[in-house]
Amino acid sequence: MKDTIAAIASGMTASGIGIIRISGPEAFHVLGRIFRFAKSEKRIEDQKANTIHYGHIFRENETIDEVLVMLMKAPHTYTAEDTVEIDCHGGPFVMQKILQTVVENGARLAEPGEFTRRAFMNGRIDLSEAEAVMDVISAGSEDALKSSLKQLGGSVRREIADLRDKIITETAFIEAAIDDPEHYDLDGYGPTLLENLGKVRRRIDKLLATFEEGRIIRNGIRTVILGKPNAGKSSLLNYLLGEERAIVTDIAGTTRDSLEEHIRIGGLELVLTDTAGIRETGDIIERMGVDRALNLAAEADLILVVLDSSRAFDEDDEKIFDFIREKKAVILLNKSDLVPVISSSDIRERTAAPCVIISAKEETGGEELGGLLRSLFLSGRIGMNEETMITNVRHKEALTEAKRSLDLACGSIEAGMPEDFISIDLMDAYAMLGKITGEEVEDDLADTIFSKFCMGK
Ligand SMILES: Nc1nc2c(ncn2[C@@H]2O[C@H](COP(=O)(O)OP(=O)(O)OP(=O)(O)O)[C@@H](O)[C@H]2O)c(=O)[nH]1
Ligand SMILES: [Mg+2]
Repeated sequence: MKDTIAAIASGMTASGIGIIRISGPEAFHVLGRIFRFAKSEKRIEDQKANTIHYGHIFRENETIDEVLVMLMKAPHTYTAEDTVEIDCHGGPFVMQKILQTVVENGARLAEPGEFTRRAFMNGRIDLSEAEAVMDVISAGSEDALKSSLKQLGGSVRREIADLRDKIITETAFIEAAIDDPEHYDLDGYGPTLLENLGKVRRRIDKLLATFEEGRIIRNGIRTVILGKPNAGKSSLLNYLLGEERAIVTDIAGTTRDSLEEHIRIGGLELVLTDTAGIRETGDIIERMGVDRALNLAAEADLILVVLDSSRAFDEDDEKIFDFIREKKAVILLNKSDLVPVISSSDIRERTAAPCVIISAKEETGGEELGGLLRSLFLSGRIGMNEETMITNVRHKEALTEAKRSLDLACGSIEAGMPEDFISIDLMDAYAMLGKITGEEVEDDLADTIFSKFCMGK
């Protein structure tokens, strides 16, 4: 039989309310040993499911806290097991003390993600839905939240189940024909099989095509601010962040190390990095900063090039234009509050990247930048409509593998290979897709996935 687990579910920083969650067959009994009603001798174990009760938690005869307890009965709970939640005062010390008392009375400390793992093991959710739980918690933008809620609602599970169903139907037919050639005839079945598998492949392609956008929605756009010293890069970071985070001075070469912050703009999440100004320099520390900036920019999804529009171009600018030629970039003509020396048409002569006029100092142009980024990164078809989106690298890899096996199967059909070859590849594809939903998942993979969860989830 399963044991009963417990954890602080509300995080360990001081807050208004703390929640200790207990799940497992002993959940009610554990509570019964430590909870007393304020004004009656009733037993908490005898109360109805889905009720809330007021009382105190005791350890031996000492009162630990004044609490509300919530009783939820299997299988209609998060874990699909009997579950108790204790709402206590949200201090780290008092929460720890209640948890310790719970553990002394028959529960054991939960591993990170163990509640969700139980929901998965008990068949209440599949693996893609379990992963969506974490995505909902870490969602940093409206779109990220929407797409993870859709996945939590089973969008990926249903799509994958349907694809697997199609594959197994074909495999079963082939196997039947191999075993019982008198009743099942494979002659002339090749073209039909190819067509059916082609449909499955196209649906996998469609899912894979959503991944880039999905990843950006889920993890944020990795963005690097690039430009010459004093162009206003750090001022831009502060403006977009709404906080004086980076040091700004009129000394060229102020920023040396890179500095990363999460910001929200145009409904997107940007993981924004301010960097050292790009120039030839003899200063060894500044040189390291410049190298770091260029390395980060090479890896980024987006480069924001900041130019001081009140100063003429020079060689260092040309170098930056060269650098962004193959990259997704936006030019920001900064210091628009000063008399301009370069204009957006000067920019158009040098680069195909779109250009926005801003003033980091006067805090103008941010909205236009937001709109532009949205159109650059979201084609508008995602998340908001019925399309199922892939946001998880693990799912992407499994889909790619499944597709590879289907390609092999199709190749074998075209080459007129024996049927058992085909069915082996089809079974591989079937198994690969099963990894996404967790039907075909080894314990160590599940361990890795759930260990990334927070405590108490
Ligand atoms: N007038 C005006 N000044 C600005 C604007 N943006 C930045 N500045 C000024 O330009 C100077 C340099 O700004 P920073 O943000 O430190 O420039 P940076 O690109 O980070 O410079 P380094 O860190 O040295 O590479 C500071 O004096 C800022 O106040 C702007 O939009 N208008
Ligand atoms: Mg700076």
